[in-house]
Amino acid sequence: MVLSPDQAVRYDVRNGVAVLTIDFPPVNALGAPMREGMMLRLEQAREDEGVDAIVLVGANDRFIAGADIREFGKEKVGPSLESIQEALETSVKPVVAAIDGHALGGGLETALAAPFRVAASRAKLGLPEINLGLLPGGGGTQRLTRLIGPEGALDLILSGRHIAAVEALRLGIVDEVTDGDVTEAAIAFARAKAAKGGPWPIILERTDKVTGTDPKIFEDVRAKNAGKWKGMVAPFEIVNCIEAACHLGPVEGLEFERAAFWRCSDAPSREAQVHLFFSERAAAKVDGTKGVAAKPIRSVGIVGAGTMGSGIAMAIANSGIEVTLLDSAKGALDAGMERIAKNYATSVARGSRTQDAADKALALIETTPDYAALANADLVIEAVFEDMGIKHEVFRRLDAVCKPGAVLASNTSALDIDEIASATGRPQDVIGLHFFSPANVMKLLEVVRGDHASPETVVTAMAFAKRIGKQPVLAGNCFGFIGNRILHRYGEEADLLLMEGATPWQIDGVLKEFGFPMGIYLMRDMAGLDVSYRVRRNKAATGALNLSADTYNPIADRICENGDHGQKTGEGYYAYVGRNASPRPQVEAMLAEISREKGIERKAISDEEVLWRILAAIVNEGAKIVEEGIAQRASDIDVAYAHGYGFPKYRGGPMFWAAQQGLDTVLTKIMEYQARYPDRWQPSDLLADRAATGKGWEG
Ligand code: T1G
Repeated sequence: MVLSPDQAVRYDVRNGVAVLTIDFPPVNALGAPMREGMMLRLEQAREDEGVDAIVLVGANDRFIAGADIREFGKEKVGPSLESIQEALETSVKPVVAAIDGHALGGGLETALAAPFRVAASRAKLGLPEINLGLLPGGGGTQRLTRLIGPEGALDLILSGRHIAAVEALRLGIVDEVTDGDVTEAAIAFARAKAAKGGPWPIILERTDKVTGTDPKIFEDVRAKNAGKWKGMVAPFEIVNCIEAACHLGPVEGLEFERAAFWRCSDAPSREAQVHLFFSERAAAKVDGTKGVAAKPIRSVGIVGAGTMGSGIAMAIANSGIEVTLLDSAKGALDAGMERIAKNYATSVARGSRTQDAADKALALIETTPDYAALANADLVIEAVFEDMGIKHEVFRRLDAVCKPGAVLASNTSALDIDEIASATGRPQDVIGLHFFSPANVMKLLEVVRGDHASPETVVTAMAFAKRIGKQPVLAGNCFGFIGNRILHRYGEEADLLLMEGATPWQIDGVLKEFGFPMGIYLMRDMAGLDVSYRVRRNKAATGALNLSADTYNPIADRICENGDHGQKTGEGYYAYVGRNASPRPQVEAMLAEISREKGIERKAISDEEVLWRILAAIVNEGAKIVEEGIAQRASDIDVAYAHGYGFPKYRGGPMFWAAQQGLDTVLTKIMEYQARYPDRWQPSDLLADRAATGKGWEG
């Protein structure tokens, strides 16, 4: 439904105050009809003799969520945000922005152009444009810096975080916070200002917070983040704009910001990160379940108080949901609670959580050794050792104790969810909830759907994931689901490259240069080589892995059998002094030995080939996962890899990256590898089809 401007912004007068109500679903974004409506109503209020003041408020308990991201890359129509801001800053009548829900991006920038801001205590405010590969292009870098100073502006804009109203008040971003109705509070505030008379504050004219800024703060933040921001555009442009706000006048500052904004908008990273933004929202939707309601989850049981169980307990308690943490071993329960208390104390000490929030979350976690305590839980999550026998025992007990309709979830990272479900008489209620460690931090949550899971169980699990602030991706039931299956495949390719002549440090260097926070061999050392050693032994015992295959590289086994298990023993692929890793000549000698045994003549391999073979392996496996129906759509692979496996977000994810290279180019590379390694490389049918039709992944 296309709203007309006067529908997008309603007008009514209360006690001599014009209330402009923005009603532009779904999130009151600054779409063209809404911008036109704002200009129309501001003009109307200016002309209205019965009006002494103006209040801007959003319908549906939210202010403005920012520019309309769907308009990016399209020809701009309607009045600009700048013209609205100019009308606000030159208004003879005082204007108060009444902020509820969210004031984000252009939404907060609109509010900063108004002379005054009143926020509901539950409101969240932020300038999160960096998450889209952009910067606040509506004067946000100039106004916020002049309002709260450069250090605060750097923190808020570079982190892209949403802050609570009470923090906004402390910083001086809002003038008042109310627990009551924010519109009424804003009307009262506006009437008082009108009675007192102007002139009204204009943030752009302030200099008190920027005068005498030490230019070193900008050099320091650039130097501190040089590695993390490698290959990105927006973070550097943001620092430049905030620095400019400290020595340019308002007009030049806005001009500087506008040019910087377009440099970000024109960079490939903006398209990549906007792709991820919409893909994250698409990933939360389950095809074919329209009209299926999620069950309410008011209390959650967790079986297993180990590292994962306690991390999951924190993630859930942080969202205000009661948790009963069960472990049959008393010592394990005490250790689990100690770990949780310590994590909260650390986050409070770091300032990332208030003591009050930590106390409230901790108070929601009960412990018990007794399964009977889980009888009324709406959801129970098993987080015990990765052994099918132990999981069967847990699910048999849950089946006997839990109320009918309770969702029974396993946190397994790779075991067969149907086999787990078979231990119960209610497979329709069983689902996989694969958290990533540390579970209270990592965003990705793979929801694993077995053959018997009911649509209600799946929809409930997906909604629960969003509710606890996770990024859900629905996966079918196969070894490794989505993320680990792809990780396993590109790990094989990396191991093959090692046998041909590459080294772990060359491969890790190539992946880091591409934008991964760390390479696969550093990651393996961190996870512990003994863990993966056991998995390979189990797979070999079942015949799922042929340890004597020509293409199988035994390097990890041999390092492990030498007693070197990675970071935890001080040596693995690398030698460690603390966390500092250095290449091990012994590993290079072992690789030479293995190549000799395999009859492979080692040769230098270019970084470009290393990168292409690993990325093509990721993309090809991702395409197979989509064509097999394990993932609902290609963009789900992007979401999983950006949120769980370190794929650089500014590149949009592996499937997006492949589409940017051209799917025909990727297919050609894979055909080349297939010619060299026929048993290892078979191009995905989906990739071959999309490369031929040129229609992109969605066809
Ligand atoms: N533009 C267009 N559509 C948007 C949107 C936006 N800004 N924000 C959300 N949507 C859609 C979303 O795709 C989904 O659509 C529906 O709204 C509900 O979203 C000039 C240039 C506000 C915290 O980055 O963070 O301003 O799937 O599921 O969980 O400097 O949406 O239903 O079809 O996320 O309640 C800056 C982005 C923009 C905020 C609400 N603003 N949005 O969360 O709902 S750039 C942002 C959010 C900018 C200026 C610059 C969240 C939310 P569909 P949802 P939610």
